[in-house]
Amino acid sequence: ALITLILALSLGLTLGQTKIKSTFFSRCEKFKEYDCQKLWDAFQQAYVNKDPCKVPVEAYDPLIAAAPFKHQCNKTMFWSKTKDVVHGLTAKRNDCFVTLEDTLLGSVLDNLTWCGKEGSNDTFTTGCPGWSECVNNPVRSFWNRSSAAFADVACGNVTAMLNGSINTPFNPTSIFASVEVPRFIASRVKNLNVVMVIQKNNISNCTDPSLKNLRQSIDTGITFSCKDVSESRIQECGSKPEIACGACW
Ligand code: AVW
Repeated sequence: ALITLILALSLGLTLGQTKIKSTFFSRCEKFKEYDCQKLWDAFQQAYVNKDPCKVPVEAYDPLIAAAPFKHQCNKTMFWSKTKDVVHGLTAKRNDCFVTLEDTLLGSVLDNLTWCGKEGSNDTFTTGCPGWSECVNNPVRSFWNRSSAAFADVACGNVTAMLNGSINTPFNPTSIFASVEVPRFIASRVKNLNVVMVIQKNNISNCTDPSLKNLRQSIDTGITFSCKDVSESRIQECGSKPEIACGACW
């Protein structure tokens, strides 16, 4: 029985590792111009053989350097607590908007969990620390590092979709507020256009006090706007390619 258990455990480990590697490669190969093996190696060096609570954001510097984000002037789309509606839109309207998860690194690692372990060269997909269990965990550090790099190349007209169905649409603890907004500089970013996603039972909108904080925290040279837009209007823009980008809302 013990041998069966050990076999089952090591098989499970091997399968978990094979699965994340094959997911990484199949997603990566959709982007033709990259060497996916090189990126996998750069990815692994960030967390392999390390305590999964001791992976700082800088551990991903080589990975970001191997697949730098390109300037997508006037198309960059940020979001906070609006993941599904935003990706529902960008999946169909990449001509208008590009999110971090539409880029190579963001799409390859979206919705995945991974970590390493001291004394092992394996990648684990179970038993990894949760998002808030420790700050320097492999997944959280990756999203913080990649969000910073993504915000660094934003330029021109920048859009952010915030959620009108929560109390604090611009939350200081979010990645958007703590990592991305502080990197917008007036020499690169001209306008920050917030789209407040309004559902049937919304509890906040563009008049929310947290939006005043956002307006005040950005560079004075950046023009700020906020527009309340119904979720159905956003979905309509995704389903009707004939709608011009500038007329989505
Ligand atoms: P979010 P952000 N447990 O919707 O502004 C697990 O709050 O922070 O928006 N995963 C988590 C947790 C948690 N407690 N909190 C956050 N995440 C992960 C990159 C999870 O993957 C883009 F460019 C969730 O879907 C956006 O502009 C994601 O973080 C910006 O960062 C976003 O959480 C959105 O970050």
